[in-house]
Amino acid sequence: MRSVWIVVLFVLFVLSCKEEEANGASSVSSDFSSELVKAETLRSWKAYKEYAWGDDVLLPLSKGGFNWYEESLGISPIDAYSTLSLMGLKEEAAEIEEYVLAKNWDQDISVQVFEVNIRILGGLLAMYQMSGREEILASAIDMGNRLMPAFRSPTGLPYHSVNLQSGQTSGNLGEGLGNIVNVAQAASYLVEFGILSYYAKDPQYYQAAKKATRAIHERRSEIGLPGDYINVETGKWTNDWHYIQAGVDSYYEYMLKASILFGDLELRQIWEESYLKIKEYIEEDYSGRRFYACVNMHSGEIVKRSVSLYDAFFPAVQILAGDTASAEMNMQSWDWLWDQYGLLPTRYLYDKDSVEYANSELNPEIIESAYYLHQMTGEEDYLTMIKKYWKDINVCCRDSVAFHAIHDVRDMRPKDYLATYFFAETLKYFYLAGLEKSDFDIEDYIFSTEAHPFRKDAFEPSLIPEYLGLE
Ligand code: DMJ
Repeated sequence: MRSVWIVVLFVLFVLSCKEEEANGASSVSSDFSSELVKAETLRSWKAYKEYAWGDDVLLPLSKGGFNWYEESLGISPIDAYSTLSLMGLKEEAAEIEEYVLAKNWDQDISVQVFEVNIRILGGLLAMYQMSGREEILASAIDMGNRLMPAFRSPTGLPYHSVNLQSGQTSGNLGEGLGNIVNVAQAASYLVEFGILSYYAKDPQYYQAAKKATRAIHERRSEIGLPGDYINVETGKWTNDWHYIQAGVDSYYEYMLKASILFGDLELRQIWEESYLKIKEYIEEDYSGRRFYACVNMHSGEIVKRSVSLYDAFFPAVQILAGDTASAEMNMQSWDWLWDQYGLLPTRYLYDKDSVEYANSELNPEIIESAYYLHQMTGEEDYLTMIKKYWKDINVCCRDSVAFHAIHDVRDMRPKDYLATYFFAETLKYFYLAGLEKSDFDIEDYIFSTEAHPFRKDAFEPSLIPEYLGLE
């Protein structure tokens, strides 16, 4: 009887291996190269096209699509374009251009201003820079104009949402209710709106973005820290915490990046001042590792020792700002945390060594920072990290269709979702990490927070003052 069971189990094992082989899930390889990343991108992109074409998001496990609103905005294709184009996937890129040209933004839907700016407007502007097609620029200007009513608040801070057709604004909790945004939603527009102003030769966009950034900075506390949530009509803080995490992150990223891209000295000064405060109050070394805490904006006291996987963007920003030593220390902490789970949990309490939110959506930030550090220091250790991240993501999250998110990094339960930034950012940074500097030089580009790459030399310094309204 025992031997019968052994035979049955062996047959089941062989069959399950064959099934895995057929769906490609067992072909996990520890190899890493740009060609391999490109092949995986194409495989995932074909899955999007087969199961979700025209929808915002691919659901890889149920083999379907999902839209953020009542109608699709085409977020995945627009986000994916700059990655596919950098990879030389011309046919796929051309198909997205045609998709965009057939798209009418006159849609009766209320959209999140922050998300549409970084994914759609940023994606369209990169598409214009890469394709040179004027009709794409017209589409970007049209989208920019539809976002502008959001900035017509008493403070200049944008409302959370705006109706693309009517321009009617609304708060996070619905029309007329709770006109509250976090700092990232309030002031992460400088890069896209600056580029839009340059290409449209119209300062109104950059000026609106700058007004919003100033509105946050001017409301900093007596010790020089902003809060994290603000009412766009009264300009009053509704919460008095501050941090560099999701909810604030791209506010800092954009003042630095826009100062580099457009030579904006006012923004550079705001960045320098803000970074000193971050170092004074938010940065701390805890158990031999460098972290960035949540603090009270008035006292500077630490209120929570928690980090989110989004914060892993910061080493990239630090090295871009010239603080290589801090960038490297910070990166070590992220790499250590990755090693605890083979992926980053959404939120981790570093004083309790425990996971607060266990899900993971294949976010790009840790790969982005390792890429910047590898490129800008030349240290091979960072490329080794990237190869490990690639291998781990293939083990936990590659499926027969594409890749999927994870419900809990402690048991790697799969989640039926493939975020649009996986195409825009995660795959792009992996791909670029495997290229030679002569193929792609990071020094020639500024990446938006959604990793849309913009050539710096496309913006002629002598024209910037007029087009962006800079003194
Ligand atoms: C992206 O949509 C952007 O990078 C944004 O700034 C915050 N992070 C997500 C990806 O994690």
